[in-house]
Amino acid sequence: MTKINDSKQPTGTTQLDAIVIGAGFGGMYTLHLLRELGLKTRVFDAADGVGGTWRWNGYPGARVDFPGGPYYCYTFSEELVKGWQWKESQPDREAVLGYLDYAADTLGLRPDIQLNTWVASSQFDDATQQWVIKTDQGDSFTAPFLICAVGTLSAANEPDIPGFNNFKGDCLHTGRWPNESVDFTGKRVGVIGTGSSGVQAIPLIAQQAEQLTVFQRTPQYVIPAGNHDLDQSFLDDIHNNWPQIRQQMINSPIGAPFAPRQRSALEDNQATRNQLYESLWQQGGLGIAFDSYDDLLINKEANFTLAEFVRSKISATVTNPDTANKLLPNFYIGTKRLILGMDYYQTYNRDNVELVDLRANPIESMTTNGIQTTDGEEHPLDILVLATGYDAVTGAMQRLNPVGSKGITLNQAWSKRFNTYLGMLIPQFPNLFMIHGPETPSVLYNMPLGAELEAEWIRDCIREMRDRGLTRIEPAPGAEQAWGEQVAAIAEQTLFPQTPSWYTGENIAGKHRQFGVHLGGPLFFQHLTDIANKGYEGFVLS
Ligand code: NA7
Repeated sequence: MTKINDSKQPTGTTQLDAIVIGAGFGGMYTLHLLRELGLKTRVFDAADGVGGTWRWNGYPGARVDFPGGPYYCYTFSEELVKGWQWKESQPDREAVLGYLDYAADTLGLRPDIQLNTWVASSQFDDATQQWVIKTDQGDSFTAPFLICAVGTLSAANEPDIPGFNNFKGDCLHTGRWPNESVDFTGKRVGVIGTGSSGVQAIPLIAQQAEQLTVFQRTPQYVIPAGNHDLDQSFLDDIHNNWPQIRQQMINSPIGAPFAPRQRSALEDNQATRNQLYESLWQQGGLGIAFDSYDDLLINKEANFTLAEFVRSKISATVTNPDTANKLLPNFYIGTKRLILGMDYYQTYNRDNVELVDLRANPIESMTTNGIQTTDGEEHPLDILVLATGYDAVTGAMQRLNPVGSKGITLNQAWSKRFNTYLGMLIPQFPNLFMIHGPETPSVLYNMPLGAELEAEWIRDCIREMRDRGLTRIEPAPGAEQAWGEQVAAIAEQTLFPQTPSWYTGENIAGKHRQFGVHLGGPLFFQHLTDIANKGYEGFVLS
């Protein structure tokens, strides 16, 4: 743990100006900005290193599944950008952690980051107008501002399988992967889940394991990642034009420097369309969805053209027709997170890989030896990998469960639906800011860039409060309702809400259905700026 020179108060509580929870992209940059403001700030993180979600996701194959390389990084400092050389277009976890270590060192952040520390409780004290946190180390800290950068995909979802604890083999969750490498050689391995994590891990596990059984509930659309080495002239070009590229990123719908074609998929005939899809498929990456046509996520017929194209690729790749059929997805493409894979479908042509369709044969129970499905078959396993995702968007905040004004807990406040204003603050939780909170663009915009823009907004807000001699900010009554309606109205213009997914909360049993992502991209960030320029309209400052 980083040694920090505390000035303890007689109560045993350390007074700070700001507390940040989470040492990923958002938390680290918030620390940098608030220190620049002169605030005594400390970041707490349970992990043994910086990196947030990336630190925990050590499963084989973990890679950036977004326009990566030179765009998946802090953008605010040209010097920081030019000091780091990305090697691949889709950097792997080691590369991202290496980058974040570089950023932490270059910005000199480590003295104010306290690792290996879980924040056990956080409570707003109405009398002192301070947040008080207690850690699992038995320490407490207090500060007027609490910034939660706890991650959108960090509260792991463990499936509720009867007899789960009967299993005598090893069980690992992709989002809680052990630090030491896991050897699958000679093992019978099962993977439950075929979202991004499962799809990234499956081909690599299959190369090592004696036998791999994939338990699939919903078949997914997997696009070739097109990962490739980045050449120096490309990187030089980006570095030399960074201010313009950064601006293009900020303005683009997903926070990457590409302008989508302004054309409906239905304006082209099938041959022209498929030619375009084919060239983007060969190129790999998300371009097939984001650079091809601009109505794929809002028009069912347009969406169908791309879905059919990908289905035809699956059928042509997987040699066993029965397996190929099980792998065919039938929801609107892109309405669950679009997955980038490397040799995913080809993996099912291996002799040591079996696909179990859980829609036809659900899991009945775990046995001592493995998984029993309802057709009576027992699938013997030595290692079970849970690639079952997260209680996304709200899960990490609800696990923290801060206690707001007048003793209300977040889980009480959000028991029926989650309410935020701008996705940045929560009614009845004064001075608590979130980064990538529910109802922000979060996972559907470049996450490092989005975190950066939100952290800057928080910095500006705190600075303005200080300059105006104000100490408390919270959403005005009703602001959260109007905001929630806006988020829902934007989503309703798209096909997203038509598919149960972790965007809608329906991947978690018992979680209420509410669309968790603001789909406005750059409009969201413009709105944040406008609200600040209007003196923090919709907030009560006192
Ligand atoms: P995801 O995308 O939520 O995928 C989880 C997968 O696990 C998905 O296939 C689920 O099926 C499946 N799942 C979840 N619970 C169960 C149970 N109980 N039984 C069977 N199958 C189950 O999580 P990932 O970790 O892959 O990806 C999350 C993000 O992390 C990703 O976007 C990356 O950016 C990083 P379902 O589709 O719900 O039927």
